[in-house]
Amino acid sequence: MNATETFKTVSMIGLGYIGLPTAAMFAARRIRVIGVDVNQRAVDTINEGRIHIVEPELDMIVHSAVTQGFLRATTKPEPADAFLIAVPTPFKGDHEPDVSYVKAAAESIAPVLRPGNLVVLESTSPVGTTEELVQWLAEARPDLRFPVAGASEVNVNVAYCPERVLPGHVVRELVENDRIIGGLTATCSERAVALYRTFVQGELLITNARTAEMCKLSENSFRDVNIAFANELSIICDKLDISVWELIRLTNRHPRVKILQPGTGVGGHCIAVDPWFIVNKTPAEARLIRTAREVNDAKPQWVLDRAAAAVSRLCATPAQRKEEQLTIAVLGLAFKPNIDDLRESPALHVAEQLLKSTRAQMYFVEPNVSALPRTLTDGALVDVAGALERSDIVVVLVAHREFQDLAAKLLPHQIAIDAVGVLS
Ligand code: SAJ
Repeated sequence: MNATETFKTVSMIGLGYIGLPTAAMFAARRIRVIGVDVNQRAVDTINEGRIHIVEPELDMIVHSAVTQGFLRATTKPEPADAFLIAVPTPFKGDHEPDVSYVKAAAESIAPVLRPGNLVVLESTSPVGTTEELVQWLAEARPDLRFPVAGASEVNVNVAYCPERVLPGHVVRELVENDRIIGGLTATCSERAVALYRTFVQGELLITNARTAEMCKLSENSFRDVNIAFANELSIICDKLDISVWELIRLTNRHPRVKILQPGTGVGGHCIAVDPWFIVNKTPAEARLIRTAREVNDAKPQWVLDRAAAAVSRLCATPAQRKEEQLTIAVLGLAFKPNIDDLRESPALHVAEQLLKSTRAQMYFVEPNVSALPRTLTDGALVDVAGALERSDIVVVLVAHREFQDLAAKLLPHQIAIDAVGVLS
């Protein structure tokens, strides 16, 4: 086996937002891919040439991979030349990493491993997880030789290679982004480079597994810390009667300053989770990273408090309107602009809390979905025009493109709470 070897069959364990597009990329390069997922419905959908997630362009790629016979899904692992693991690594309890899905994936592939195999972990993982993965595999298959300390004649290689793609741009970023490859030995890294070279046009940068694990966590923590800075500024500026949007526009004219955008909070499945993996390992040292998490997690409540203050203000006007006579329009529910993903969304959280805490009539606008989630069905889903013609208070939670010309449409009597700067 060497760096120019070819992999005839690749198995992808976990067919979610990362695993399925990655599987489809290999299949598009005419490598036979066996996709494995515990979700029978996902498996059935993929085998029909369709997809169970929302990601631009992916449906066509999966459809042609399946119809041409290069991608097949199953619930039970089968022998292959290389195994890639892309399963969730959420947190549990008090922000402790939960690597049980990685362990379950290791236990599921162990029986079908063969000498000469390559195993790559892609899931975002706490530092040391790739070494743990090797331990789990070695316990299950004492007949194989894994890259543990002091091992000779290793015959199963293991590496860590984190995914780094942005939801909504996955198909392009999978091909174009540079990848970090942390093999447990130099040969492990070389073989993983050969595997990814089949579809990655970006650079493949070699390091060790622990550094590669920490790179992924640091990338998302970097973004979290920088968003926290923007969110903190937004709260400070509000107190000081300064527009944070103008402030950021102006400070960013300095050649070495690039402040990110304040918002309703940090959502999604990565940036709000991964920094905790660093904090959990090194709680005394990771002070800034922890504080950034706390600042970003507190932002939705700040937005809610401002909405509550607007309601009190209207009820205290000379007209003395009763709360139940007021109407509130909430614009945006997704976890970030121009996507339909409502999971782990601070905007959805604010909308739900507002609906629970007020007697006002509520209208919701989310141009990317056709129905409200179950938690909001006491309100009504309307379009921007419908919301504006009815509401006393307009709360903007996501900077969707449909809201960009909102300033010109607001009526003079309306109170606007703009968490994302579309009115500036
Ligand atoms: N957000 C702000 N202000 C900003 C930028 C983002 O409030 O200036 C908020 C968004 O509204 C959203 C959250 O942060 O709620 C996260 O959005 P995002 O676009 O920053 O990131 P994700 O979660 O969609 O994807 C991130 C990416 N990581 C980095 O950019 C460092 C992506 O490359 C990773 O692959 C992905 O996490 C992942 O899977 O880890």
